[in-house]
Amino acid sequence: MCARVKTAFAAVSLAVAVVGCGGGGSPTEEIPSCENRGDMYFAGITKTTTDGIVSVDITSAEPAPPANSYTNDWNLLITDATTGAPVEGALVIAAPYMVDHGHGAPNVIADEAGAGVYVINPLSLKMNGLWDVTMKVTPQGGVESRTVFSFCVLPI
Ligand SMILES: [Cu+2]
Repeated sequence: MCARVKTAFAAVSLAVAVVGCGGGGSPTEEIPSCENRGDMYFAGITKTTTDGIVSVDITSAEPAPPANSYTNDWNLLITDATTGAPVEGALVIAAPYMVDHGHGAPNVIADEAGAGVYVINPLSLKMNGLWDVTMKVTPQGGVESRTVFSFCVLPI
């Protein structure tokens, strides 16, 4: 497909081919600046949901920092923001949204590993640029709380 577009339109405009083939990870994809955009990742980066109910800690990520990949793998520790107790049995969903282009990517329902540990894998952030990942946490018998991690990703 790519090759055909290039062949057909090479004489007209190389830009057409670049746009038509600019999928994630393509060598022709633009590399945006990530300077001062989004959160600076570190193992243990923690946010409290907007309603102040739960804390969401990204205890580790692979790759780290989060990168342009189909298979970002995040371990979360979710705790009660008041008591610090692990939140068990919650529904945890990661909802990615690519800010730069105005589109989403598949939501991921976390696997619970016990003692407040939840695993988000695979999380697709397969384009260079700024992504907001909304963490939606619904404790058992509770209401959904949200917080947003924002990472600007680049190729690994
Ligand atoms: Cu995009």
